Amino acid sequence: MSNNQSGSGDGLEIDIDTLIRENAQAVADYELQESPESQNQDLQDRQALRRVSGLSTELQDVSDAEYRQLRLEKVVLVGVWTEGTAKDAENSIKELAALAETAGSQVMEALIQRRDKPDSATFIGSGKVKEVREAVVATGADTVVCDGELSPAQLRTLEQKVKVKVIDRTALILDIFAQHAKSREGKAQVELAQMSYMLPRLRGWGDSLSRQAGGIGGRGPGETKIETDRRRINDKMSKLRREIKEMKVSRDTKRSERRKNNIPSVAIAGYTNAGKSSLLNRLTGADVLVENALFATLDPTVRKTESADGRIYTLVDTVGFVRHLPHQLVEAFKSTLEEVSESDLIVHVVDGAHPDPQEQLRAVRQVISEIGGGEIMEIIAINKADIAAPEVLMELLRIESNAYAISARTGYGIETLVKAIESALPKPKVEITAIIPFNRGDLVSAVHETGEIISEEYLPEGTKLHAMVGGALARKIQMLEEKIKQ
Ligand SMILES: Nc1nc2c(ncn2[C@@H]2O[C@H](COP(=O)(O)OP(=O)(O)OP(=O)(O)O)[C@@H](O)[C@H]2O)c(=O)[nH]1
Ligand SMILES: [Mg+2]
Repeated sequence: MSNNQSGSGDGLEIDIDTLIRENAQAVADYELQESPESQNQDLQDRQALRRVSGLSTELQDVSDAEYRQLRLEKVVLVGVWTEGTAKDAENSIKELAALAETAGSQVMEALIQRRDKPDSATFIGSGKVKEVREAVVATGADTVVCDGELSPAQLRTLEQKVKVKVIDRTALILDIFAQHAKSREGKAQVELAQMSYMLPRLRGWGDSLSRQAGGIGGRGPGETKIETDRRRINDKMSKLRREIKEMKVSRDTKRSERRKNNIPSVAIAGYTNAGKSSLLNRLTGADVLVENALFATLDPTVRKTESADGRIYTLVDTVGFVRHLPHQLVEAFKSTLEEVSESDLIVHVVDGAHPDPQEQLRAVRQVISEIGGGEIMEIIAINKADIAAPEVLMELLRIESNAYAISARTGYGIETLVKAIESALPKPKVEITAIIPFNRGDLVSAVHETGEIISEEYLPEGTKLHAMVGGALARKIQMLEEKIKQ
């Protein structure tokens, strides 16, 4: 496959005709060679488990807390459009629909209201509440999903008026995470996030929780049911935090070993469903679950790979981001997200076929800087070039200074992206301790310029350096030492 396409990073302008031609060729090659059907076992398992009825957001250990078991089957979506264009509002509700579908529900109808700000009592205005109720009756919906984070009082009031369950976007995202969590660590992280979402909302969950306790065992005198629940949730949260910390140890150990051995790490980050897992699979032949669903990946997968000049580095695929990613999740997934915030390089995958890729870029960068990765070098991989509009790709290539159009599916642009990744890898450093004779001041200054000095001492026979330096310089110094010994 010819891959002359250049990112805008190296100053070579790519022209749209080349982009279209090479892309079309890649699509044709792909269709000839590969079956698009995924054979991935995880995906088959997940599809087999697709719930038919009812959802799984249950907290058995604190069943008293009555965390409402979500049962989203037929849903009506409700959005309040406060700022931005009509297109933005539409994209936002479309994303909510994709979230709802990923959670296993069927979207019956979507309503958007233009308002300066959400209504303090019912989120949407009273006229719209009536309309929502009508839509619920007409479609037989059992749940209303609001596009935002609602206060417990808003949820309750709205629920009384539309007469079916009302949940917000945060609860929906938490539910998807709960369904997709696979590893022990992932499950614990999701549970922690759910509890921290639930804690301030306890009062909202019906009268049974706020009534005075009747002196049932375990509860102190005068302690209300809600206080007991709160205490139990807090206890459970501390336990989960401890567990997550313990589980994190093995990953931390692996990471620090890699660091010690100077193995650079590249994080594949980006908006959910952008194609991060597909890219990891394409780059390393990993068999990570790829699914047209939001938050398909929760657990990080690390794969070792090798650059053309023989340097080992790791690639890690991790959880996707979304606009207004619930802070409870960011907090609970802190250890997982360290795979991104502690990497040497971020390959930021964006879906070129999404209606608003620039908004995706913004949202992802916001999360990256929130988790402390804002300073890490970033390469943009504009994915799905096989189905994206060439004009959109060109526009992104023009705006972003270090961007490459690729298709993880067809392989288009991958070679160029790999070259960009390899040339951006931090130069490997080797630890040296050596005495450099005074007549080789050039080597001492090279160590100062390109390496990191750990200690420096002037001895009668020369400068004793303990430092981290690049491989080539280390070899030079080693050869010099051998010569002196002879
Ligand atoms: N047409 C096209 N589809 C792609 C491409 N790359 C990925 N996809 C599809 O996009 C969907 C999401 O791909 P994933 O690799 O699971 O995306 P992800 O970023 O890992 O998503 P999450 O783990 O859910 O955050 C799947 O249906 C893929 O088949 C591409 O280059 N072209
Ligand atoms: Mg994924």
